[in-house]
Amino acid sequence: MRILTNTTSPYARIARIALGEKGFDLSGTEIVNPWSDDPGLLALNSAARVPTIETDEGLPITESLLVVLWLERKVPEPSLLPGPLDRTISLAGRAMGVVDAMANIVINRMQVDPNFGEHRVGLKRRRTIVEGMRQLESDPPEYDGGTPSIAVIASVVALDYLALRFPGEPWVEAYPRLEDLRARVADRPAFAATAPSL
Ligand SMILES: N[C@@H](CCC(=O)N[C@@H](CS)C(=O)NCC(=O)O)C(=O)O
Repeated sequence: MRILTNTTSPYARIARIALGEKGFDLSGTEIVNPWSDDPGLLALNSAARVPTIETDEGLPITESLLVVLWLERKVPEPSLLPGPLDRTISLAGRAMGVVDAMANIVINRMQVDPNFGEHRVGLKRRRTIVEGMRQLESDPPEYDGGTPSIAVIASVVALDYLALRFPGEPWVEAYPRLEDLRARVADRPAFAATAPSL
């Protein structure tokens, strides 16, 4: 299996954490630049986005949450959907909304307009981040140790990506309960091995 990623993508990190938690070896991860039309990435994924996984049979698997879905069927235990399914999916969706909003601002700021964050759509995305993080902070996903749920994974990835991409922004609030959650999973190999960096 090949795992194509970059060092910042929250989507790729979710897929890589899921792979690691399911027991896959992350050491073969290949760092690519999705913005430079990397030929190896483009050959596998016409969207040229990370995460892109190539199975041992040469089949591309893309889209972070489809990777999780694929893994849940392929390697059912340990499950990334423990406990009450509706609540886990609901909280994971909330965290993914925050991830999408952050990635949208970052991509538009870097690739389209440095002031995107101040424009109407950028401000809507910022509201999504602020409100989504507030809701996650007031009602964080449960974690009692062991394999984390997709809701925990997505929430911690969102928190780390917020710190990476929006340091010192005045609208970023304190999230002590989410930071406590992060502290409880940070040493797990799949989280430690995928910590984002610029
Ligand atoms: N919906 C996709 C989003 C993946 C995505 O947008 N990845 C970004 C990096 S954060 C990327 O590769 N962007 C390159 C591009 O949009 O061309 C997923 O969940 O995997």
